Amino acid sequence: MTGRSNIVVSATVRNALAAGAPVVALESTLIAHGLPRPRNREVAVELEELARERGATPATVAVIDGVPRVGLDEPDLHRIADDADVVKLSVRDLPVACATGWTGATTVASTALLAARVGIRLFATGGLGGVHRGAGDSFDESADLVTLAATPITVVSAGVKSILDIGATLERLETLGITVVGYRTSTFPGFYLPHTTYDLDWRVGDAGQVAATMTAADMLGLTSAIVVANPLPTDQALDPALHDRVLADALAWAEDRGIRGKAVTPFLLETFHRETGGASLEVNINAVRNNVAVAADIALAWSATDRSATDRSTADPVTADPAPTDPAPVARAHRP
Ligand code: PSU
Ligand code: MN
Repeated sequence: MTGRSNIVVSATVRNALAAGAPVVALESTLIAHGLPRPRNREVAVELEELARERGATPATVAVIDGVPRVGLDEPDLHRIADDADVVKLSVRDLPVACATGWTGATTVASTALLAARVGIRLFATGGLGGVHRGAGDSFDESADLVTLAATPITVVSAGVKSILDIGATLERLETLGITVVGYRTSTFPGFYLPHTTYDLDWRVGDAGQVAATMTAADMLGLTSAIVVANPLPTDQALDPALHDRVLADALAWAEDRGIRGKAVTPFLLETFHRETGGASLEVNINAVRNNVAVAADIALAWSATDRSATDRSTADPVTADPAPTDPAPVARAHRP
């Protein structure tokens, strides 16, 4: 990006980026609006700790008093978790929040955007936003999708929650040119459940293959996101019968109460946590933990990659045939 930027990067994150060390962005809407208080505060701290234990520098993203921040100090992290006045900010909300001095949590879309702007290439979340059920009438599709189409970052998620229309979300990911790979899986994960009935075109076996895919994307000059779909281990999944019952209730209540716009996702998540007696909450937290671990592993592999040939400022997308003696490390992702 050229020109002035108002994004403030913490010293720790700045140093890590300057050294080419592994960095993982973390979103804050999941903390402020996706998990109940006071558990959300513990989780916010724990996720950062987990990234560090795994060898990566965590960079939680939020807007604090109108300043977009990448890397929060502890008081700010606690404020995002505790303060009921923290608003939900997608990309379109950022300029107003910045101009008016507001404090807000960033969604997948706005976290990805801010993180990518400062050069972060890995991002761990829980579930992506996507196309809502009934979107044919409501047009409710998360801005996460269009933002990821234009943001060069690798996002590790456990798929999308079944509160969404999973098939329609996958179709939109395809239309928007967002690369999707299953992490040691050939089916798209269903967040609370490790599998859905939707097959994926690509499966990768380890973090190195994702880093190689990122290198290949850079060499092609792509500027879209790579979604790494990371299923929850089967023994951590939600009971499918409980899942189906609560899902039906949550969707019906949202409809009855006329919940609209950006309130839809938080309402459904809160209802889910309450109606499963907290079981979905534990599953949710485990899913995010798994994603942070995998994102950290990919960040380590990415950090170890020789990127001199793919530096965005110098890369030449045209290579003469025959291929150079040091061929690009193309991921041997295999079709399932
Ligand atoms: N899906 C989840 N948990 C979440 C969210 C989505 O399973 O916490 C949050 C993420 O921050 C995501 C946002 O980016 O909700 C999407 O909201 P919307 O559908 O209003 O775009
Ligand atoms: Mn929406």
